[in-house]
Amino acid sequence: MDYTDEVPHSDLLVVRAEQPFNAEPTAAALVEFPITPEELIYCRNHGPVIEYDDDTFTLQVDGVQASRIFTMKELREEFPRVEVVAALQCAGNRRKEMDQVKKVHGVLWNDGVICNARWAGARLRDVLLNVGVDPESLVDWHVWFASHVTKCQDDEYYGGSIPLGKAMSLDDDVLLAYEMNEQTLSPDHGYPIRVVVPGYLGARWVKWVDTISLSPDESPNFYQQRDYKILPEEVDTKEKAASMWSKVPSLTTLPLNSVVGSVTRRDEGAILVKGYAIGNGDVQVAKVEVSIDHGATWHEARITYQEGKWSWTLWEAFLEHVPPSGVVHSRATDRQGEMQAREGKWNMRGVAYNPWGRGKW
Ligand SMILES: Nc1nc2c(c(=O)[nH]1)N[C@H]1C(S)=C(S)[C@@H](COP(=O)(O)O)O[C@H]1N2
Ligand SMILES: [Mo]
Repeated sequence: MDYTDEVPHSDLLVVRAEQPFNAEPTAAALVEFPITPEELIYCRNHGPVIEYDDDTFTLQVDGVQASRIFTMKELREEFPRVEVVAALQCAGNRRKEMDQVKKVHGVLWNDGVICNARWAGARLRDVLLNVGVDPESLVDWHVWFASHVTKCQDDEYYGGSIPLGKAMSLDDDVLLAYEMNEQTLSPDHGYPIRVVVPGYLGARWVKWVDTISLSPDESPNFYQQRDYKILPEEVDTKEKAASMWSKVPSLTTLPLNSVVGSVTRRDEGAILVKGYAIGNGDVQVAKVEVSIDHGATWHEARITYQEGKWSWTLWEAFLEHVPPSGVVHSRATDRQGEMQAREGKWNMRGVAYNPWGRGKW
């Protein structure tokens, strides 16, 4: 792979790998902002990050009956601009903690591969309707996204897919985004255009997307078929994984989660605990609790931010009469009554980890 045209990146991130560029902020910094500022948004790449030209970049959309090549100008001008606040999270968030339980394969992310942003762009639904897609006749089909601009570590291009039903549903707000936080998208996050799939893991939010097509099957790309899946616990080597990939479903949503971002001392014997939580898909977080006695008793945290059904949740808890030092745990409950469990499930690729959050003071 060729990194000679790599763009400069934010220097507020902790770099996990230079080529491809993979970096995350600290959770302590993240929880200070309801909408994550650009410089604190993690960068997750399987290949080089290059700045493309908005005037010449095109998106080919192959419907079943017809296809069309869109310029960025056409995407901006021919379709209504739709805005959605949605959290973007990598399936590998908290992998480092899972690795401490037992070795996993993958970038050792801490708990900062998540952000919450205001995305804007054309609705994928509108673009698909424009090329004559008739969802009624394509039940159970999938929409493939691909970016051929560079090769990736494990495939000739980056790709992924989502069910056509998700793409067509007005409730799901799947976008072809050209803006993030009311600014033109940056090269790091997919300029000139990326897919935004609220509620789904980051891997499907294809950046620099240049081809969209439809199929009765999921995308054949490596990152859809041989990665981003929860392998059974007994699969702990690449050899064992080889025969399992095709038998395990691709990840779509990520599980209910909460993380302690920071614990600061306030007055004598008091601490302020701040964190984030995120629901599974469109099921918002209803409650977050914290415990300083390893789960014997819980105190309800105050929810300080939530917006629509796709945002993350920010929360804080002020605890008095605490010992000079200790451990604080967090657990979230969603609007369907599901509660985050004490333990997460180990899997070889270290995805979808969600044990109680943990912080120290
Ligand atoms: N073209 C392309 N799109 C991509 C990726 C990539 O490597 N190449 N990484 C995916 C993964 S795994 C994640 S988590 C998100 C990260 O988006 P961000 O870098 O804007 O935070 O982009 C997704 N889209
Ligand atoms: Mo990811």
